[in-house]
Amino acid sequence: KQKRPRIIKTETPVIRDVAFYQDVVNGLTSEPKQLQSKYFYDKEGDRLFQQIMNCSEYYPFQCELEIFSQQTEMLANVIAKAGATADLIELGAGDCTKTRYLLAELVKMDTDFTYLPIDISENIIDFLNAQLPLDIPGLKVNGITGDYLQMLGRAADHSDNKKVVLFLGSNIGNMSPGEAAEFCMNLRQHLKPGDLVIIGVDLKKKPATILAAYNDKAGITKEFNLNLLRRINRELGANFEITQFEHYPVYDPDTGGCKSYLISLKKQQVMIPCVDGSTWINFEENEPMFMEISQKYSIKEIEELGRNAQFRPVANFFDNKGWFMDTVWEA
Ligand code: AVJ
Repeated sequence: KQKRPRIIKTETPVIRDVAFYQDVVNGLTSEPKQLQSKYFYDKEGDRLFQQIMNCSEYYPFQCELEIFSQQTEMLANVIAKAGATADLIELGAGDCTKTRYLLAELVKMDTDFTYLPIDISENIIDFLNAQLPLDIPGLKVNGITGDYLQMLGRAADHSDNKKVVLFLGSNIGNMSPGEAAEFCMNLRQHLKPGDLVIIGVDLKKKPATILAAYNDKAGITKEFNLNLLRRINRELGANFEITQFEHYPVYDPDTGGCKSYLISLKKQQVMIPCVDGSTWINFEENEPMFMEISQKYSIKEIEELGRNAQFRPVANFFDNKGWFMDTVWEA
């Protein structure tokens, strides 16, 4: 057996994002192993997520698009009612396909507001800053790149304007229920009485429907998960053998937790290089790596979430199937 060199100098790329490196190494050296789903969204991840939104099985996107395109005026009225100059902050804006309806309506209604999209993908924010003012003349856009939990404070302290915070697409599902409760309380701290939040929630429904949304036949969700391993190879110079990991999603109707794992198909070692010596990660055969939670809620659970964070319920918007809800709370 060959001796492994402790310091590997050759293939080590310059680590551009130290937080990414640290989170990956921490997650893979903890027990059980895990990665953070916010890192799915590099350029390739953005592209794969676009494809997921076009999958017939992935209903949350279609449902919320229906709400935003069919009930635009009612949504806009909830926001415009206060009349004051507003900051419309969107956490995890993505390409903002759904929000565009609302933005166009608010501009049409002559509402005085600035749109502040926040997204972890720099790629997406550059696109929004350039494209949105062209698509919606008169719209003021000030996009910010970053982790939305970190950037929320910056966006909220941006001005004394009335705040409307959008947190759509079931992004809240990527937190555990405990983290979501903490997040809502945190969010409330950044807001003043009269400020609004609109949260997109994927509701509990037939378990097979939910599971299928995270296990599409075309295998795009599988690629979406595997792309994070590829990203770690690309950006951190690791040597994951992508074919030796299997996508395994599960839905637990008791808890409403839809979780995805990558399962190691064999006993194997993965190396993550670093200038002061690389880290070796040992996988057992069939060892799971936790990738993502997409939590589903009941209407009652969401009402409780808002109440516990000192929000007042204002309105709920549903798609025709009643599978998805955009809930409006007032601080
Ligand atoms: C963008 C977080 C809402 O959890 O449903 C889609 C991401 N993951 N398919 C979700 C996702 C797998 C999505 N969110």
